[in-house]
Amino acid sequence: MFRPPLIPILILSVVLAGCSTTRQTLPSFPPNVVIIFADDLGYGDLSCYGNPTTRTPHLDQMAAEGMKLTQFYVASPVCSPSRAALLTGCYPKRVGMEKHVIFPQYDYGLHPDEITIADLLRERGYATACFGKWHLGHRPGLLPLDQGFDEFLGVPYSNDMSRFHRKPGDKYPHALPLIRGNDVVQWEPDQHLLTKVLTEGAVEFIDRNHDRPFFVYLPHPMPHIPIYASKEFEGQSPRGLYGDVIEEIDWSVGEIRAALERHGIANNTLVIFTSDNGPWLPFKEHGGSAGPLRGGKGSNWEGGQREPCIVWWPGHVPAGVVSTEIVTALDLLPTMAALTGSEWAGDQPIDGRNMRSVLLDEPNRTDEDRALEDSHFLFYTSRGELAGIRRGPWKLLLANDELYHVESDISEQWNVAQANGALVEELREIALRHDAEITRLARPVLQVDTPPWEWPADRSK
Ligand SMILES: [Ca+2]
Repeated sequence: MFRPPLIPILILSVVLAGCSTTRQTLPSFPPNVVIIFADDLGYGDLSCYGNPTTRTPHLDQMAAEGMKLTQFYVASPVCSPSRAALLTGCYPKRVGMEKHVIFPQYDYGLHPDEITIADLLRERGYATACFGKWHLGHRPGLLPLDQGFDEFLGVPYSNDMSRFHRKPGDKYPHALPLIRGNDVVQWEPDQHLLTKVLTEGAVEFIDRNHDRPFFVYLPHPMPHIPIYASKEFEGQSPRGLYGDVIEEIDWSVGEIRAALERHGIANNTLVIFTSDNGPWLPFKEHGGSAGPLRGGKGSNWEGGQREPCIVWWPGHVPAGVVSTEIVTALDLLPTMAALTGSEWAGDQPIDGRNMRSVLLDEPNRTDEDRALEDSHFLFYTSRGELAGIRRGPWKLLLANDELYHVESDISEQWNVAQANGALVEELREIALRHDAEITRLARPVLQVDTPPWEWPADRSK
């Protein structure tokens, strides 16, 4: 990802600690962290990102009171690799998670030795919980409780991996469990209620932990198809069912915010809202919108990986800022470390950068910040093959030698490779070299021989 990619975490920690003394003093009570992660929500799905019919008043308010990022990327156009990158600050390939999504019959997952944001914050004394869709391995030994979370309520993989949503050609009989901790508490939960139940879980966790630092990771299973909203939201949106689902997610954001305000901790809580990848366009009105961006889920066009990202921390993140800085999901872990004064426990390289100065909109950038401006971001296909590179305003897609100036051509319509041959070669060389480095140092996933949960006897129905 952006340079420098190979600084061992230990060294980075010294650098970050140095930053904290020269910049804004960290609060003695470190900020709570809430990451709300939608599933397959597109760049054009929120009112504050230009959608004309979807009503998202809570997210709009958060954007107005905080920061809206317009060039935020996730590290993969599909679920599992994107989630691995968010939680570890590493390209999926670096942690062995680049090969598409995890299906129910798979026996591997993100290696528990990897340091996740939850590990980092729990070490700092945070209570940590995950409410939602995991999708980083689901056999015993690979669940959120193995990855730094104290609590988990949710589904282990995508909501279409269910006995009710088999698709033509599906080889395996899937079944979707609702899990609390490490235990199945229900098979095939009513998906109309998922957003509501997970939100209530998160609010109850905040109620229980408001007097100590906490980390809530709320990866909604929606609006991944098949989409569902509760009866309070069904039929309400002018945009149809997809709009209902987004409006219920917006309601959820409002509930989280209300809980923070009820306990008087809003100004000590950093909330980040984004999504794991772009909209699933073949599902038409049941898929989302990438707005002006080309392509969607599964592709390396901007629509596949550029996402809305709203950052809210009253009194710390300035209100009403629209940032055009390139920030990626890889950056969240090192940035959280810097903002919470967390100690790193690992000595493995990661890829993310500390973007603290961007999120706090600090006017005086350090040499370190300026060095980041020369950095780059690598694109990988949904199967984990190197696909392209973004540096500054330029994006090169390797397969067909396509070069786009995505800041003046946001829709990737004008391939200007021919007129910029030297730049194409320079970017290609950087991408290949960096990918080779990641490949050489890639770490393994964990394969387990623990059996899956006992599937319900009538799973083939
Ligand atoms: Ca997804």
